[in-house]
Amino acid sequence: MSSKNVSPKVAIVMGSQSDYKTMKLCVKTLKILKIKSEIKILSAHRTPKRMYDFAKKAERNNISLIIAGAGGSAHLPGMIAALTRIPVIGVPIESKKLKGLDSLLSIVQMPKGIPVGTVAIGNDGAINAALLSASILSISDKKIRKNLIRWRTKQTNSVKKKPK
Ligand code: RP5
Repeated sequence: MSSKNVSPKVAIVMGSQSDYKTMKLCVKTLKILKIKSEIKILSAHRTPKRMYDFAKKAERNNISLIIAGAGGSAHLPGMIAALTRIPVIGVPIESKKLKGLDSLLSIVQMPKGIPVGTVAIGNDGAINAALLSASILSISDKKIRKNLIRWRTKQTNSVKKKPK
């Protein structure tokens, strides 16, 4: 995880520009939590070399955690996880034809040996991927811990006691 005096950085990657409308919620949530991030389009099938180079250099580039959004036959998170020991969280993008069930099953059903943490389909998953990253990084980073606790308190306080 984070090395001494270096605040952790999360990489948010996605298979296509079309995934960004979902993944930008992940970017926004990390910003609220004041977690550094870098954002890239990498496709396992359209830009395999770009994906390979990113994954192989991620550790050297001080990436603590990778969030990978992909839709359809969503092999990007699993391919990246196979190329690095950095934890990977996969966000199943809601696909047009199968509403993201294809993406979910592709990402969640990694055979034993190379795990990918998987969150919900679509916007909820993108937000939760950022929150899960924060939880993981908060183990070794006090600032992130504080920001995550603040975020959760705000959420709790926003829930009304009675419906209108
Ligand atoms: C996947 O194919 C991407 O992650 C995206 O969700 C899906 C469709 O891509 P586009 O055809 O919109 O570029 O690789």
